Amino acid sequence: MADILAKLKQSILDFDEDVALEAAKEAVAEGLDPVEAIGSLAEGLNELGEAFEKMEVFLPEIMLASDAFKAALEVLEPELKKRHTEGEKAIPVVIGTVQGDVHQVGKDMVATFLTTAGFDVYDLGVDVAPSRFLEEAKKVGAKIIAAASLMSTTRPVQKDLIDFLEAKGVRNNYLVFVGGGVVTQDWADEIKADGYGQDAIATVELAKKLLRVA
Ligand code: B12
Repeated sequence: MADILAKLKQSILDFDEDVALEAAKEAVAEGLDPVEAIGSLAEGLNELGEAFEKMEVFLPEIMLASDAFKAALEVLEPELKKRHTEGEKAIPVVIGTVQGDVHQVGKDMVATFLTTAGFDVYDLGVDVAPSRFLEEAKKVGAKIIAAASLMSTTRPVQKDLIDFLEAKGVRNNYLVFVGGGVVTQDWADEIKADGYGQDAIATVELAKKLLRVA
């Protein structure tokens, strides 16, 4: 078991999609906890992020690593879904990464975990304008709008989103969740977001708590 977790993490550090896929399939075959398996992938990507900051690896490698992450996540996702407790009301959630920001992996993880917890997730992808969040939220009757930002240059767009909802007179119709690498609880408080999720699991717990879902 520990071997497979280490292999998952290493596959990301080696930006090796083939090995990531192989390890994910092994994890499924061995009945490993998919949450742990995804956690190992995330550990790998976070470590790679640190190496990126020290300029020990470069963007092309990071792109390969995130592709490997996404491929492995697809294999593990059905396992997560099997653990989903039936009978919960599917509450619509709109999620996306804010305008100007193309980071996808963490947002995808949150979307996956929310989906497997029974939420009805509408993923708008990356580079999403405030108006697009609202348009989709209205369309699907969302209860939560969740906005990711990974860069200090795009974090202000989370505030723009909240200001936009205020300006349209619909702020109270939605719980706004914010998260992503550069986001903190202090920032969430400052912009009067309804929730901050440090990671995917915390985000699901918060969503359940605020919406009083069991
Ligand atoms: C992978 C990556 C990329 C990939 C993204 C590929 C993809 N498809 O996603 C690529 C190579 C494209 C990329 C590009 C760039 N990147 Co980049 N990237 C990263 C890296 C290494 C990892 C991010 C990641 O996926 N982490 C793993 C996931 C699992 O973690 P996470 O995203 O934090 O998500 C978790 C939580 O935050 C939370 N969460 C996430 N989203 C949400 C949303 C909500 C609503 C909630 C509640 C919670 C939540 O739950 C997640 C799961 O637990 C980070 C380094 C780092 N330390 O973060 C840099 C980093 C984010 N990138 C950075 C930069 C600067 C760039 C570029 C500008 C580089 C360039 N010079 O071109 C471009 C940006 C282009 C753009 N306009 O967006 C900087 C940002 C610096 C800053 N503070 O502003 C970082 C921090 C690296 C650095 N130190 O320089 N990048």
